[in-house]
Amino acid sequence: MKPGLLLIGGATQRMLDRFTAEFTLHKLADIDDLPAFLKDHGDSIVAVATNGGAGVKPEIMDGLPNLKVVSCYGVGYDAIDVDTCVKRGILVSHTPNVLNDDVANTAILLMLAAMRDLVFNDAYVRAGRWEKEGSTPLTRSPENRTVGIVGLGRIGETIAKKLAAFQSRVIYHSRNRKDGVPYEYFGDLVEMAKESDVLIVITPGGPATNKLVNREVIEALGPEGTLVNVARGTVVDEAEMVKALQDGRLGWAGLDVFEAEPKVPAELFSMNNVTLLPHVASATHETRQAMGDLVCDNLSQFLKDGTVQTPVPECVHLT
Ligand code: NAP
Ligand code: 8YV
Repeated sequence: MKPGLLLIGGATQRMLDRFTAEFTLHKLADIDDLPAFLKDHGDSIVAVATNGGAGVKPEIMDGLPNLKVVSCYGVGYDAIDVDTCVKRGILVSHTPNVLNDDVANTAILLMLAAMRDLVFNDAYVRAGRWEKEGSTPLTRSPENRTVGIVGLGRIGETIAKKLAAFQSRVIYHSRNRKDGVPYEYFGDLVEMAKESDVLIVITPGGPATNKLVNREVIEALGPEGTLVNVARGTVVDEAEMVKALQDGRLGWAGLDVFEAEPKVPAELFSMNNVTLLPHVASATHETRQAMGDLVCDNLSQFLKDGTVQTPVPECVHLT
């Protein structure tokens, strides 16, 4: 008999084909009565496939006594209780690196959209205003700007390299200074925000980064500053950001992520100085296929030898 796999969230046909070749697949979406399912089938489940948004809820974890591996579709795994997984000897894998370019491209897209008032100009043309009212106001050049990157990890460094095309002065903040990079390090985020024309946020989510970009940081970035968040909504104090954008204490924002997705603060909808995306930074056919393949590769490898290709750092010792 094949081992059981519980799928939380969606999957492509390509992923489903690979899941069913190796596992008895149960889709959470098809389960009407979760407690009854866990009672009848919980023992047979050794693997969970989930994503960065859905994670694994405690009531599911508790009902899977033989769970051994959780394969996450996404590099961020703040929705998974990794401490409990480690205590139970459950391996957690994620999908690092394969999405670096598309997420970095989205960060730069949001930066450019803010600086060139892309959304406002597009709406202006569509509304027939160009013909009636003439040209729109001048915008700001993205060339030769100081860009502060909050979190110079895999994606942050990819953003930094792409910014060379705009002659940017790249500076960065993280808890540790990174060896071998040509960018100036700021241990103090407020000081970095004061120096930055654009602040790009690309740290993990979770308690350690909760509201890291707070009122003081937002005000240090200031009325001429642009805030880009492609990390997690929780990393920015959203209520403070909205107030600062309303009062002109913050100039512009480009946002792919929000505190309570898919809910977005309604105040943002009418603002011309914000660009809003529905958490799509990695959402290209190519990158999503690579992420899906890695989710499946991790599960296949686990069945073969009990290890995974890309464990989260907290689980490396379990492989
Ligand atoms: P990574 O390689 O682990 O890099 C994370 C960076 O954040 C590191 O430089 C780390 O440096 C820094 N950091 C961590 N905690 C921090 C803290 N408390 N204060 C300041 N800096 C901190 O991760 P990655 O692969 O680049 O991915 C980063 C995150 O992007 C993911 O976890 C995910 O949340 C988000 N993401 C979003 C999307 C999207 O669709 N919008 C897509 C992919 C990823 P130190 O450890 O030295 O502090
Ligand atoms: C995904 C992400 O959209 O990788 C991440 O951390 O946020 C995105 O790539 C998400 O994980 C899929 O639900």
